[in-house]
Amino acid sequence: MESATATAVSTTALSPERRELYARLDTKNTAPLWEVLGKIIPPEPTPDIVPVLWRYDEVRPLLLEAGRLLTAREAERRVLVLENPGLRGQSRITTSLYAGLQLILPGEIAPAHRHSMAALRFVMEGTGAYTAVEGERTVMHPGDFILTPSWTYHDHGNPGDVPVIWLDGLDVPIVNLFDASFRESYPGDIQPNTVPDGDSHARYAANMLPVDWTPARPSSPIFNYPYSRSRETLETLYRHGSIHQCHGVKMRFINPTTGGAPMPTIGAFMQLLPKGLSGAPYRATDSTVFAAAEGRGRSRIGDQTLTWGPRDVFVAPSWTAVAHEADDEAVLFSFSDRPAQQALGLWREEAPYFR
Ligand code: 1HN
Repeated sequence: MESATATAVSTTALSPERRELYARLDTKNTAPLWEVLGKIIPPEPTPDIVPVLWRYDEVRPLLLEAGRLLTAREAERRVLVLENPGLRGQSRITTSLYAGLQLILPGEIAPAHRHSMAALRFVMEGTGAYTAVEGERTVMHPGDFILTPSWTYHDHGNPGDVPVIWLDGLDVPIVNLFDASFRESYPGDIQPNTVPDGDSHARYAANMLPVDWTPARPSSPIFNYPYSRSRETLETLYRHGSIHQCHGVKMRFINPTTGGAPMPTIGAFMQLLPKGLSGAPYRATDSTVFAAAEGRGRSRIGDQTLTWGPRDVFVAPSWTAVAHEADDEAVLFSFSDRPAQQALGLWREEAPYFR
């Protein structure tokens, strides 16, 4: 919605004098603010992105077909980008985030590189592939939430015998907003496996830290948050009855050394929706990407109802009311730019319709 003033100005036919002034302004790389004020400073968010859902069963065959046509090495990363229909051609799932579905077939590797963009993985299907980050490998299992922080060398490999597919989420549009993107290849396809498996989990995920530890990065030193533990946590809290009217049982993933988000730009969450839940509407300024880990349900997002099942991915735009319903006990993973907005003092939420 535009302000009354801006609307009045922009809908008034331009006088010849104004038109002539605007032409001269244009030649000096200047422009009249009063013509655009309502558009560039809306009274509340006006996202270009729309609520949308990708059915896993529809996208998976296309990804496997890409798997027949090109190798992961050839592609560098074999990914189908999930493009929000409101921003086609821009490799964005929300205004600030990129997402895609990545496939790695048995015997393949995806070569090592690093970039300014921070990435997360949410494993959709298959076991036996690994991601390596800064010399340490972690085996991927469905439902695991995995980090690749900014400027860390990472590569993937699948020594197993089934295809492995995961959802990638990156802060690509945020880094590019700042024109702060760097990228380089590792010398060699696969970085040396210099750290024993499980090392970062032992060091940082047991409610202890090495006594002389100082952070090397602003991101979490844990890079795999296994589904087995997240799922058990949700189940225990559900049994204990801590159920939020909007979110069911919702947890945020943390950097255990700070209590903050796992990475500065991307926050991630996991929630259990009890069977039969009809959640109250909730909205926040962080447009959110959801992936169903388990169960079936529906989410009313603005004026649309998206019906989801396991591994479907869907999007709720900024400041658009979201209300979840679950037919079975369901688990939703989600991620957004919430920590970036919070760091900048921008984030707002509202759940005004509690019953
Ligand atoms: C990337 O490095 C990966 O490492 C996946 O798996 C998707 C999309 C844009 C930029 C870098 C990966 C990516 C990406």
